[in-house]
Amino acid sequence: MAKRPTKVNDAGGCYLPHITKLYLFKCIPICHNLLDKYNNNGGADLISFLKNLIIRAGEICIEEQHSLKSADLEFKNPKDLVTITDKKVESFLIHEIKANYPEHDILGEETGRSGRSSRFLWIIDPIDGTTSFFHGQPFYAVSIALEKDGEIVLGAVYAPVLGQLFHGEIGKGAFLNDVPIKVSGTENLIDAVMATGFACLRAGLKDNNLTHFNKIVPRLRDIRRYGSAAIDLCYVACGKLDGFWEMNLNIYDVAAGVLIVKEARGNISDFSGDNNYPEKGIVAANSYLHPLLIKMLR
Ligand code: 2AM
Ligand code: CA
Repeated sequence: MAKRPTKVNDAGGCYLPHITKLYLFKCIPICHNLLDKYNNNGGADLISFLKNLIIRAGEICIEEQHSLKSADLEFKNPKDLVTITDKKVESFLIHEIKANYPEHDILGEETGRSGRSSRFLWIIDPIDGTTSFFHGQPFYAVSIALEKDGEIVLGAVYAPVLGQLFHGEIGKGAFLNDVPIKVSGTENLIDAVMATGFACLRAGLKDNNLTHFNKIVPRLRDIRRYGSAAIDLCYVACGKLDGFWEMNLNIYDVAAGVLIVKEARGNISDFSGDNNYPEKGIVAANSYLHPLLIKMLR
């Protein structure tokens, strides 16, 4: 089982216990007229609420990953896992959001949508990469986005074992552990390392990603399969990956990561180059490689 990290891997050289402590013991600001607050102070209160919240959720994941048993596992279908931790983390997130922003709507992977009356919608994936989580691997993340009037305005993805906290704010940029990030400058497929996933296979779809995989992989330097779309998108945003594509994802898998990629100056589309993602597939890359990927996926 993965051990709790002692150090944040990237950017800034700070220690995880330090940032965790900082967020854990800082009071969560209570803001009832959030729309005014968001407009007046650029969402600073919301960002600190979001970072605090996601780090606490990540702490729960780390604590629970060490002690998971097969009895803690349920199956949505024979390949689609959910653990008691997914449910526990989602309840924790919903409880905290409701306590601080009672008028807001929430959409969670495990519990669905509550409310349709607010201009704000929190989109949460308690553990993106549940299979990795259950198998004691480090590539899973908590993903939380905030939508205002149908547009994602804030997003955070926290991979607790890796000590990597990504966040983005519309118009203000994207960050890894508070250091600004941007997509890679790789221009050619042969120099590119990309990631993909097989949500389509887990869902038992006949029209799956294997055809695309066979076509694209031989043209790349290499391929990675981390098992968390949220992490894949954030790795494109910070240039650790040059591109990512996948089919059959849901909005809660990608909402935060999409904003983070866009704010890191990356391109996002569906497989046709349009905006119907993730329903019609999702493709993320820098502006050189994105059109090349679309050409192969169309
Ligand atoms: P999850 O771990 O939250 O289920 C990996 O390929 C990505 O696809 C992950 O983001 C994973 O999210 C998601 N995923 C895997 N199988 C899926 C399925 N059958 N339906 C929807 N999403 C799936
Ligand atoms: Ca997910």
